[in-house]
Parts: sequence; C-alpha cells; structure tokens
Amino acid sequence: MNDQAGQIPGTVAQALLSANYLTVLTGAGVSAESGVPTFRGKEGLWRKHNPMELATPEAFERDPKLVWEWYVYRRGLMGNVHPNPAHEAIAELETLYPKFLLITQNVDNLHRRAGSKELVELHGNIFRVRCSRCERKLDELPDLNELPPKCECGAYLRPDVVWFGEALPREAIDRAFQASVECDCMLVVGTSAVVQPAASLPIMAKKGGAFVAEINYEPTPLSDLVDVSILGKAGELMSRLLDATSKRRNG
Ligand code: BJW
Ligand code: ZN
Repeated sequence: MNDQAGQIPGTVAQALLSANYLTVLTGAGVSAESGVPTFRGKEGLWRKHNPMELATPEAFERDPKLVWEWYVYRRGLMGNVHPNPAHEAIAELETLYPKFLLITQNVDNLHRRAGSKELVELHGNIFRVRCSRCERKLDELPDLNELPPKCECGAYLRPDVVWFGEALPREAIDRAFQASVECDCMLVVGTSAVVQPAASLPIMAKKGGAFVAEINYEPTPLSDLVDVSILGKAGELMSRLLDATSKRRNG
C-alpha cells in the first residue's frame, strides 16, 4: 500500500510504539541529502560509470589503478559530507528499543558518524582497506600517492567493500538474517531493493511476522510487498517517524 506522500500512517506509528525489536535497513538514498550520490536513478553513479568496470573483482584484476582512482575520488567526496537528519533520527531510534539493529548497505561511514552503534555494514566500508590476497586489514589509510598500494605480502591492497559476485562478510550477513527473522518491526529506508541478498531481508522480516514499512522517494519492487510504503525524503520522514515514537521516549 502506498500512503499519501509524506504522511506517517497511524499503523506505522502504532508498530513503532509497540515494537520490542526494531531493525532498520538503509541504502544510498539515506545519504543522498548529505550530498553522496546514489547508484541508480537519474543522477546515479551507474548512469555515468559502468559497474562492471569498477565494482567487480574482474575489473580490479584488469585495471586496479582505475578502480583505485574511482575509490579515492569517492572517499574524498564522502569524507567531506556530514550526517543528515535521517542518519540522526536512526541513531536516536536505537536508544529507544531494548533490541535494535541497523543494517546498512552504505559504505560511507555516515551512520557511525551520526552515533549509530548497533550496526552491520553489509557492503563494507570505503574508509577501510584490505589485502586482495592475505587476511590483512588496515584501518589506517596506506600511502595513496602511488596507486595501487601494495600489502606487505606483495599483493595489491583493495578497498574493503563488497563488489558484485563477491560474498558479503559472513558475520554481517548472519546477524542481518537473524535480526530480520526475529524483529517485530523493520523500516526500509532509501534503497532501490534490487541488490541481493540485502533486498531479501524485508521479505524475510515480513515472513517472520514483522511489520515492514518502506520510506523512499519513489516506489520500488518492495512497495507492494511491505505493509506500508511512504513516499518522500528520508531526512524529513525519518524525523517525523522519530516524533511519532515520542510517547515511547516520554514513557
Ligand atoms: C531516496 C532519496 C531520499 C534517493 N530520500 N529515498 C540475479 C538475481 C539475484 C541476484 C543476482 C542476480 N544476478 C546477480 C546477482 C547477485 C548480485 C545482485 O544482486 N545483482 C543485482 C543488481 C541483479 N549481488 C551480488 O553480487 C552480491 N553478492 C552475492 O550475491 O554473492 C553471492 C556469493 C555467495 C558466495 C560466494 C560468492 C558470491 C554483492 C552485492 C554487492 C553490491 N555492491 C555495491 C557496491 C559497493 C561498493 C561501492 O560503494 O563501490 O553496493 S553495488 C551498489 O548497490 C552498492 C549499494 O550498497 C547497492 C544497493 O544500492 P542502494 O543502496 O539500494 O542504492 P540505489 O542507488 O540503488 O537506490 C537508492 C534509492 O534511494 C532509490 O530507490 C531512490 O529512490 C532512493 N532515494 N534519494 C529517500 N532523499
Ligand atoms: Zn597481503
């Protein structure tokens, strides 16, 4: 069901008020108002760049320098923006529930910077680096003056993100699956819901009996499958959803 643009339906407020375990699944749309480009859509990255040339292990093998240049550019962009009201509302929601998990597909670190603590990053984090061969992970940036940077083992380092055709981090996806099955309310915010396995999580939540609400600028393949689809901007709508839980905050 598509609700009237921008309105918070009573059923969503009720579900948020009564939930014990809340999960939030986010995608690039949650960071759009911070100035981070999304992937799909009119202004999306994939309009100008071919994902198969930049976001696959084969692309990295073919041209690691090109892939690194793209990530250095995007990292610069993401380092210069700030969390927006949607990130802030999600961080605040976490404090209101005995059980909570934020499942993000975003690699931009903005949820963490907004104060979210219980979170899993399904597609990694652009600010971390790992070796393409050994287990080495680096939290500190290597010297990026000469691309591609190399690990002590001699292999190329790579951004610690998940490319098409790669498995998601085991612990992150396990926690996400479990939370989706166990939660009693899930908010799905700013994702086109076309990339698997993340796109299956709301379906799992629904099958597990949770109330699932989608918040997106436009309809997605999920819209007809969830309990409510609210159309509008994540910043404004997440702030209003937080207000709708004010009774919970005030006891
Ligand atoms: C707003 C807004 C505002 C805007 N307010 N809303 C066929 C069927 C099923 C699966 C497959 C298939 N063929 C291939 C696959 C697998 C593939 C996949 O799903 N492909 C589909 C595209 C078809 N998946 C994978 O390969 C995954 N791995 C996998 O399946 O492994 C299997 C395996 C197991 C064991 C061993 C080996 C393998 C991996 C997926 C990795 C995705 N990686 C990326 C790049 C990350 C790094 C980087 O950033 O460079 O992740 S791709 C990109 O898409 C990124 C995102 O996290 C992801 C999802 O995008 P998201 O977040 O939904 O963004 P958009 O742009 O699509 O949507 C934004 C939304 O926001 C829109 O709806 C707007 O309307 C909305 N919006 N502004 C509210 N202000
Ligand atoms: Zn190594």
